Amino acid sequence: MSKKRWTIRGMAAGVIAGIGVAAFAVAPASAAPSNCSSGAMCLWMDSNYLTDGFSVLNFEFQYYHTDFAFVDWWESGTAVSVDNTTSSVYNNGNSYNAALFANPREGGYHKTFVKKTGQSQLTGYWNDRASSGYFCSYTSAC
Ligand SMILES: [Ca+2]
Repeated sequence: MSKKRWTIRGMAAGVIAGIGVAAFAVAPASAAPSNCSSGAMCLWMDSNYLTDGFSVLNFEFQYYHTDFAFVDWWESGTAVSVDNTTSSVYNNGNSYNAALFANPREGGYHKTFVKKTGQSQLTGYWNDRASSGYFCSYTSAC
């Protein structure tokens, strides 16, 4: 409560002092999470773009990946299949939206992620569901 009041007062003071509101708009609205390569679709086992507490322990692909059962995360030094274990996703692609599919080889339901956006916690049906992923230039589903 007190922090919010301070922020509002601080912004008002900034405008009055001529600092300008532009300073508040400098940060990008949706910067890519740490360790998500430009041009890649990035997946993590846990929420908030982390696997076992580390952003670098992600799984990322370009173009498409037909079956997540063939790749593993490292959680506390143990290999855990990427299949049906993804909980956060960021599409850091530069040109295309991308989709995750419930089954291998673009099978089953899909969920599309607009380029340069992500979801810090997949919910409902989609948490721990993805089994393959494609940029939309490689599938007709999205
Ligand atoms: Ca699945």
